[in-house]
Formats: sequence, structure tokens, C-alpha cells
Amino acid sequence: MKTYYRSIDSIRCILSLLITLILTVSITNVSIAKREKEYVAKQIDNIKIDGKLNEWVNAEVVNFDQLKDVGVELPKASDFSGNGRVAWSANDPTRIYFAVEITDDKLQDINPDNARWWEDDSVEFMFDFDNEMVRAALVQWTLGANGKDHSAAASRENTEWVLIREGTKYTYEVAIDAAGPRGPNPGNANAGKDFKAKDGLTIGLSFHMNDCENGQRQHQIGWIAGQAWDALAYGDLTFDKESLDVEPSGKLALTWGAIKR
Ligand SMILES: [Ca+2]
Ligand SMILES: [Ca+2]
Ligand SMILES: [Ca+2]
Ligand SMILES: [Ca+2]
Repeated sequence: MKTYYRSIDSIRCILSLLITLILTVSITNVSIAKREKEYVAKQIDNIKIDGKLNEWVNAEVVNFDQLKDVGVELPKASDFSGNGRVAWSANDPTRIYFAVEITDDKLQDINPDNARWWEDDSVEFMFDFDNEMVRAALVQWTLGANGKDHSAAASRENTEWVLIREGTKYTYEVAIDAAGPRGPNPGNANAGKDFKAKDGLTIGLSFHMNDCENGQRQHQIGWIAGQAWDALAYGDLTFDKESLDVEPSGKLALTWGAIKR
């Protein structure tokens, strides 16, 4: 009888170990990276990359007010100010959408496409797709404020974007395709090639502006403080299934269920 109970006990013990193991595996399968800041990106279906941000009105806006590689103090708002938004769609899972609004008093564009891009006014989108948190995992897309230059991993094939300039105001609307062919200076060329956004997934993100004037880069400034290539100075970008879709009037689209309530 004792042997019988003992074997029941060991079966229980094995079962509970198995359950713990299954739970651990399923929890670690969901990305749970916890960097200091988090942006929860929601869905925009039917995005139109046209530089008009009407489909973005319900997205969280984060200011570019953290110094990165260059700059000793924050610039005056008229010299530089900026903000960004991020979204995605489950129907288009290899792409990440961005809206970035910049105010910059002087446009510097002194280098050709894909050369010393950090010394021309430009916005950089940098990713740690696999949460490896090391430099060798980071990938950079850079888009010139001239509305033309693709640099680093950015290419015409992997980036759909429109930049609208009205005086000192620049509006970027961008869709970055992690799976598309990388540009001529791709850095860690294979990182993120299998990326697919899905509800609950977290990756690392830094996005920021190279603000240049008088032949040099005066500030690098964005959402997260710390060096652009320091993988620990990134924020969590988490994809959430909630929809940001708006009706043409600009109101949130309501379902009949929500209206009845
Ligand atoms: Ca648009
Ligand atoms: Ca400036
Ligand atoms: Ca240039
Ligand atoms: Ca500038």
C-alpha cells in the first residue's frame, strides 16, 4: 500500500513539474521585455501613406524631448521640436507604421543619398526586433528631411513614405517593411527579417531626429534618452489588437453594440 501511495505521490510530483514547465514555456513565448518606457501601438486598417494624419488622431503621441548621441541641452522649440506615433495592422504584419511631426528652423541637406546621413536632417527608426538587447541585434532606417534620402537599412523597396513640408514643419508618414530588401548599408542585415507584428508582441524601439545646422549635427533627440546604438537605451514597442480606426468625419468608428449601450 505504501509503495502505491508513494508512486501516486511521484506521479503528482511529475505532473506538477510538467504543468510548471508548460506554463513557463508558454509565458516566455509571449515577449515580455520590460524596458523603461513602453509605447503600446494599436491598429490602423486601411492606412493611406499620404502625409495626412487623419487616421492617426486616436494614437498616443510621444514627444521627442530626450537627448541622445549629440547635444548638451534641449534646443528651443523654434530650433527643434518633434513628436511621434506608432501603429500597425494584423492584415499587414511585416510593416510598422509611423507618424512623425517635426519643427526645424533650418534644413541641412549637404550629403548625397546614403552618405553621412546622420549629418543631414533626418529621422531614424531603430529596432531590436528579437529583444536581444545587444548592439549586434539593432537595425536602423534613416529617412532624410529632404523627403528623398533613404539610408542605412532603408530602401525604396522596404519603405513607403511621404514627407510633407510646410515652412518649418515636416510631417512624415511612414510604413517600414522589415521583410523587404534592405538598403545598401543595412548593418545587421538579417535581424528582423522574419518579423511579424501580432497582438501582445513586444520589440525594442528608438526613434529620433538628427537635427543638423551650420554643417554639423547639433542635436540627436528622440523618445528615449541614451545612445542610439546602445541596445539598453530603447523602449518597449508592444503591439495591441485595439483599433484606432476613425470614420471620415474623424470620429472613432462605433459598432452597433457600443451605440446601443
Ligand atoms: Ca495618412
Ligand atoms: Ca534646428
Ligand atoms: Ca542628403
Ligand atoms: Ca536642421
